[in-house]
Amino acid sequence: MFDPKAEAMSTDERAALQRNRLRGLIDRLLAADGVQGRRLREAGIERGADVTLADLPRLPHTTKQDLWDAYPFGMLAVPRDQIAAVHGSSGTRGRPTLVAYTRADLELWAAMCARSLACAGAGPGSLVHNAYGYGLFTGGIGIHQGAVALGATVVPMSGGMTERQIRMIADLRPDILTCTPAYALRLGEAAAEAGADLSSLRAGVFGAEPWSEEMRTAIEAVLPVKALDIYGLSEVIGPGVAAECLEQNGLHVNEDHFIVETIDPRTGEPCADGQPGELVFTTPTKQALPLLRYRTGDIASLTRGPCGCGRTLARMSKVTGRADDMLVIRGVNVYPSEVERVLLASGLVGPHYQLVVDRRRPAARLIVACEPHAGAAASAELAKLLRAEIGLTAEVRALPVGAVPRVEIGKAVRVVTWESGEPPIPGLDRPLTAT
Ligand code: DLL
Repeated sequence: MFDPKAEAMSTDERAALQRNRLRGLIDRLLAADGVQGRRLREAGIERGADVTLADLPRLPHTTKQDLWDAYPFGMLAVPRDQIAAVHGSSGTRGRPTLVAYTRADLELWAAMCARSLACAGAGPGSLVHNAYGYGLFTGGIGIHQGAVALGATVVPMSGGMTERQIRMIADLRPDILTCTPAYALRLGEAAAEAGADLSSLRAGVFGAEPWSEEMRTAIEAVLPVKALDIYGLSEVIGPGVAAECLEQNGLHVNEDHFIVETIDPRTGEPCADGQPGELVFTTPTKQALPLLRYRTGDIASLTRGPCGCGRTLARMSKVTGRADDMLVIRGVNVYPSEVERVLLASGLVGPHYQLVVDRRRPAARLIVACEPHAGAAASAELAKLLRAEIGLTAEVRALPVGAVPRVEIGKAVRVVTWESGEPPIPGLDRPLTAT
């Protein structure tokens, strides 16, 4: 439920709360004497009381590399036997990133996920169909605990087995759907094919991967929901760091527990509000793995000021990309989400697409695999649009509906590399036809 005391504070009240909590965090990090405490001392900080919020941009950062270097438990700020649970990210990009929670951390996480569900209009008595994966991934269990804390009923579906998911939605009549945006689309399409009734749904809380406004339109066309964005990362807590309300105008950052900054990823200098930059979070109330100025690699912008819903928390834009997701194709920097925006805004293709970086030759080229609507002569037109709107030279391959791989479990894979041999999507090696 909307908690005005925490979510609608005045700017001054919130700043005072953040300052006090930041001071407490600095004292704990100094006392734990790990890598973060040592860096604080090197920066001349001997006690929390010396620091104000204005000093934050000068305090040392923490990065994913620090977590990897300390893997698995080297960065704990509490004894190992106080750890109640371990989660982490799957490590599709390499090593898993493990994070730990005390019982109090789990309660905080549940409260933040409850807030995020309440942002979507859920409350006691709501029925939440949770199709985020359960396991080490924070999506399933995080949302589950949030729904319980809210007093809602949770249906722990996890990912996959789409037919069974549709059956359960039709039978149990949930009002809230929680899953990745790519899977929401898949569920909507599969329900239409099966003629299933999903009319009980009111809102969807979709996150864990980047998705554009155009994807929102595509989801709302196949599901009877307001499609809302939820953001988070294991290192900071999991889902529940920020979430969109029914006004759909940015994600409310739970700033009383996650102090947010945006910085220029190259220089580290602070960005002005409204300017895209790398999101950096400080977690002043977490116990097991508190982080000072954690660099997320995610690019978004911040706005302040009250929202129509009454919350005064800073809002972040949708994540437009990750600093390390950027593709450089023939000297042009491009984020997959920009390609998604151009493709879907064209109205020529369906919402399933994949970017294939063809590295079989020294000069990498990009193949955009997509599924044109019946009769649309899409390839040449889309190639033209991509060049005109984002300066990208790409070969657009029109594939039959169903040819682009769908994700049933986990996060959508938007970029694949073609190193040699068979193409990652069957049919890509056939000569181009004039579609
Ligand atoms: O994906 C936590 C989560 C679960 C968020 C369910 C929302 C819903 P990780 O697996 O650690 O945690 O991956 C974190 O996923 O740094 C972003 O790059 C990306 N990400 C998460 N949410 C969004 C979003 C979970 N709404 C990484 N939009 C983050 C764009 C997102 N990217």
